[in-house]
Amino acid sequence: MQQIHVIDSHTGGEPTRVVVTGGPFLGTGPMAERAEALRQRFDTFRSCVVNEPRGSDVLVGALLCEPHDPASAAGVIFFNNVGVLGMCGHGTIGLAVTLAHLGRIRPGEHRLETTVGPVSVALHDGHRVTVRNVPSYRRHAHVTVNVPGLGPVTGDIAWGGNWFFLVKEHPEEIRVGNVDRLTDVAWRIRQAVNAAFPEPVDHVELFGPPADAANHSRNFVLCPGKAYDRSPCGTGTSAKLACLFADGKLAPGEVWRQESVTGSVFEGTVEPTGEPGVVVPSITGTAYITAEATLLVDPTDPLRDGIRG
Ligand code: PYC
Repeated sequence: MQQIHVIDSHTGGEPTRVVVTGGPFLGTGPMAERAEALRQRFDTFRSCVVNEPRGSDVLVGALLCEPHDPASAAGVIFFNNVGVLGMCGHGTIGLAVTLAHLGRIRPGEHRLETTVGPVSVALHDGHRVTVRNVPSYRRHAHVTVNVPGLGPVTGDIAWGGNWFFLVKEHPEEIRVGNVDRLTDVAWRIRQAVNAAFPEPVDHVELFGPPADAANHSRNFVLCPGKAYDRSPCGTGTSAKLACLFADGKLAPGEVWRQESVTGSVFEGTVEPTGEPGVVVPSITGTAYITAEATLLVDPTDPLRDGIRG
């Protein structure tokens, strides 16, 4: 039996499964190179860890790696039900809390290597973490796509560690009871955006008024494999902050409270990099450990590699 030791956590309701041991050897190069090796040679491993019958569409995997630069606390490759992700904000918060649970980091600042560049985490206590994300920016402002069944939809295309299409104006109600409809709408929007723009947009974010007046906005985020983010999405909130900054609606250091469709909250701030429109977002949230387990993979099991789409 192959054994894979994992630690599960959730960040604002969105689960992360950190692979602590039992993952494939991907070399010692930069994380982007190792992610490519995972994509090309070990896709069955990805699917085995996060897909059914061991996981589910909503689960995000985080393969813990030795860092390329010994000054970093760890390297990480995020992946989901359909492939490898760039950055993952909720996953980074989950990873930091997992590393603390393992006794590998203590409260304070730590550098982590991701496939899209270094990020840092400030571990405040056993649960609360601030992620200083990769530089984020808006690529296209207020562009309109024609969405079959919906008509024209206007939004921004922005990078926050993954590519997002962000929509403010729409008639949809952002609540958990409406996620089937929101998923259908966001998926149609994504297809229209992908047909019209070269950026590989694989996340769609719809915004609406918050349920809690202490927050600034509520979002619904559709992830690449059609699962919705239960958290406010760290990379999605980073993309949102970059758009707000570009519109002059968020000053450096000002706190933006982003509520998710489930009601969980991330707090975000930006620091301008000096390059026009480019900011470094910081996202604060909390994560909790939910399980420590050993996945067993029987070589004779016909579904050992998970159910792949
Ligand atoms: O928190 O950045 C995030 C994220 C991406 C996909 C799911 N969560």
